[in-house]
Amino acid sequence: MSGTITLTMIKPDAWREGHGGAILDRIIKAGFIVRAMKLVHLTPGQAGQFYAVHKGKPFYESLVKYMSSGPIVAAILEKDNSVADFRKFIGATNPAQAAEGTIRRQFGKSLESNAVHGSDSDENAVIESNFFFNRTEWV
Ligand code: IDP
Ligand code: MG
Repeated sequence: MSGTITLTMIKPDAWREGHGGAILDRIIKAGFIVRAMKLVHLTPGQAGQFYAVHKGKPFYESLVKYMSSGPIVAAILEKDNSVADFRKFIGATNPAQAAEGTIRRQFGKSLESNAVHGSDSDENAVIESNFFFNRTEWV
């Protein structure tokens, strides 16, 4: 493996709005290499487990409902400096505050329905990759 990895999810709102393919295309054209990818419809329990770090926050219950409201595509992306580069590429959590040209600015609908996920550290990228994929699928 030549680069580092990050874990993305293309979230339910993006698929509902018909933007899933366009987002994937932009990710690939930006130089992120897809190492593993799958479409999954998370149960509320699984969504809650993925976002366990946010348990207790006011937006947690709604986030769990939203993230289990339809299919998502989870993917492991490889690139040099992938975690920071991908978060810059997708933009701030709130699409209204995301920089011009970012994925969330272009496709996000609200602070919650912000189209995509990106890992926030190398350590979490591995934890999140293991959440969706067996190690034999990407290591
Ligand atoms: P991130 O996705 O940019 O890393 P986090 O703070 O980790 O942002 O939050 C996880 C997800 O929870 C966000 O992507 C968004 O969907 C949702 N979220 C975060 N903060 C809020 C909020 O204040 N209200 C509603 N939803 C939120
Ligand atoms: Mg986060």
